[in-house]
Amino acid sequence: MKKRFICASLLLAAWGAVQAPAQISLVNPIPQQVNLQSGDLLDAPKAWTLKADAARLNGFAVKALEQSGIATNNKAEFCLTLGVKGDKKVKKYAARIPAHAQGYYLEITPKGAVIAGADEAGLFYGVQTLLGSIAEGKMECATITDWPDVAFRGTVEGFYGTPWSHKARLSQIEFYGRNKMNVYIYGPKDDPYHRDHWREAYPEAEAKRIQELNEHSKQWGVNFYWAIHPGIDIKWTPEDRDALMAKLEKMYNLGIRSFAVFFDDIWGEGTKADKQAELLNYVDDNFIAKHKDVSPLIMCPTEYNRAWANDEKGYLRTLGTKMNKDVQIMWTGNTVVHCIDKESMEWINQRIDRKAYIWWNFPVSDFVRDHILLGPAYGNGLDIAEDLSGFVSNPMEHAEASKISLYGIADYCWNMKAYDEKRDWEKGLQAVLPGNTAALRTFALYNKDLGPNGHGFRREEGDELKPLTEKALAGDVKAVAELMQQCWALKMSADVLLGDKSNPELIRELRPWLLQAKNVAEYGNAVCLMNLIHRTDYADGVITFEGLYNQARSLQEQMYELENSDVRHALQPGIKVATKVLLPTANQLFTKAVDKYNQEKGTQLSNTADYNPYKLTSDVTQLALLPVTVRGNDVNVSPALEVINWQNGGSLLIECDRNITFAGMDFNLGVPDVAKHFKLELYADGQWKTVSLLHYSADDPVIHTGNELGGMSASKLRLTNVSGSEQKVYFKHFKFVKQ
Ligand code: LOG
Repeated sequence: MKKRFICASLLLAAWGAVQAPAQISLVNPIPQQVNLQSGDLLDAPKAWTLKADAARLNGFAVKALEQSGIATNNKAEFCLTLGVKGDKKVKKYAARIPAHAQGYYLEITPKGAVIAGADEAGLFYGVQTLLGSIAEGKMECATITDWPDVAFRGTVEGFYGTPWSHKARLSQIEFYGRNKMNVYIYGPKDDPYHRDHWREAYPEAEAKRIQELNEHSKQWGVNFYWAIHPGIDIKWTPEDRDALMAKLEKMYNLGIRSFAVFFDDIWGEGTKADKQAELLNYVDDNFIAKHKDVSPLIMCPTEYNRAWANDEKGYLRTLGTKMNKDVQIMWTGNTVVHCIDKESMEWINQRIDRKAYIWWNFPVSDFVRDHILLGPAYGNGLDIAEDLSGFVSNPMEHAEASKISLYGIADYCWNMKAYDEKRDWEKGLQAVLPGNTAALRTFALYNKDLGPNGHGFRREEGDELKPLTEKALAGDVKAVAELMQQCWALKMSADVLLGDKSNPELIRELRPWLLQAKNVAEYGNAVCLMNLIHRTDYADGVITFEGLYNQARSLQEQMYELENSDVRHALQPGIKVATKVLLPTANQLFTKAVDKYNQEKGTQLSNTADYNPYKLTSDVTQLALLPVTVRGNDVNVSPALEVINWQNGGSLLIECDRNITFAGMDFNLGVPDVAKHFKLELYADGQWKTVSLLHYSADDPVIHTGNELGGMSASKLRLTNVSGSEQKVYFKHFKFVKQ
């Protein structure tokens, strides 16, 4: 039999060009070394005889086989031999097992297969590779030697907003196991027992669910980390230290064996590096070390990115020198949301005197909740495997939709050099919605970028359209017609997905954006036709320029109305689709067509495309890009998530497109007794008028307005820090109510 040696990257190329017959290319992540045996594709076995040492049969790797639907019986001709290093049944293969933890050797021949793992995890991954490669009912003979580049790979459920449901978590954990991720860090900011009420024990029902997640994780080879976030109000006292230990012990008693302590997004007492190090050393020595069967402790520092690191004060160096070396330290990169490269890894590792554990803030969307991020995972260095101790992604609150990029992240962490974001994006779409991949792909093309945001993190979106949009804007009629087809494709895909029954949870998550995509696509169509009619004058009296103009105007308003409707998920400020290329192009085409028409016909149709009655501006950088959102008579500024450094004199201004009459207003800066530091003014009758601010009680962070506000009519409002110094606050909510 002729042997073909295929290194991983060639195999990848093969995936794009000749999809069949490389069954191995169905596998995620891409294995490190593959030897394909040339020969016909065989039918995958429907049953197999299992050969393994007795001790192995109860492990989770063999359990995974039972889930596969392939029968195990002693009469089957196909023989599956498996074990881990040291097992009798795989003794013959010992030399071929890679010397990497979690690695495995897999051999597939017409008569049977052998999986020999470096350890139980490696065996499990070998099983996943075998199952993945025969998923389409065909089998390809090969030998595979495989191991992960990064020892700890997975996700941190670490976002603000609605935590994942229990069902979503179960599904995530299975997805991680199938794609060879081994870490799930449970740390949703809005679980009260994780953060705000960290000292309190979980009520029974919640404790049970966590226990179930932990058991499920074991089954899928995932380490379930439970994270606690005590920094908001911790006192460095023996009482609080004991409260933390007691909570961890409670979680241990539920079965949890992996723990993390987070100190992100806090200020004040809790941020002290020496105190954090002292506490974590105590936990490490008296809890982690004592229990023997728990994973190394993970901590998220307060200065978790370079932009926030104050080298002179030496927070990171203090952690580096004082904190036990086996405590892993998380890091988001050069800023809160940033891709990771070699140089930035060297910078942090030097300071913390260990390899940073990457917390990658993608595809998390809690700071751009009006967008959904369905694009590929890209931008991280392919040469940093040796520089990090772990890599976890912080996903969106939309768990199913996050799987598209998580698929790629799993691959990236396993085999960096072979990573190809485009290939993985296609495969990820397929994995999430096999029945309607084409529709999901088209829709996802318009839901990749985050829009302008405080973290300055942007993603490619619509590059493939640019040659067309440039020509269309230059007046090329053919290009305009082609652009119309793209709009049709988007509308068709959105409708197809709205009718999809195969993944209802995904469609529930996507729904606001699917409905908006239809508006955008129809708007695009109308605008394209406005340009075509205008140029070729083929109106037959039914579809007129003015008719299309009215349609486009109406759709602009419909988009705005939908953005502010109950179709949105909780806390979602708006619904943005195709904002990078398609929608801006449609807006420009609209203005162009209207200008031309006005010029020719002497009409005065309005050419403004953006419909937005509230405009926010601010010289406080972290507030400048917050969306203003409307629900009924309530107008809200979306909350900001991290600590806001509000400089003296800095203000937040909201301008309305008309005078509105105020019924009330309140806002929450997360700190009691700060009302005195701020001045609120309303602009009415050509001048600014001050409105008094107060707290209802001394410990209440909510700021209310004095009675004079009710019934006042104004077109602008402004909130200014007049304290004479910088104020550190949160921006939890900011609302006014119209009459
Ligand atoms: C939070 C995180 C949040 C993310 C993106 C870290 C370590 N902490 O600014 O909970 O999901 O940024 O908004 C963060 O990233 N704070």
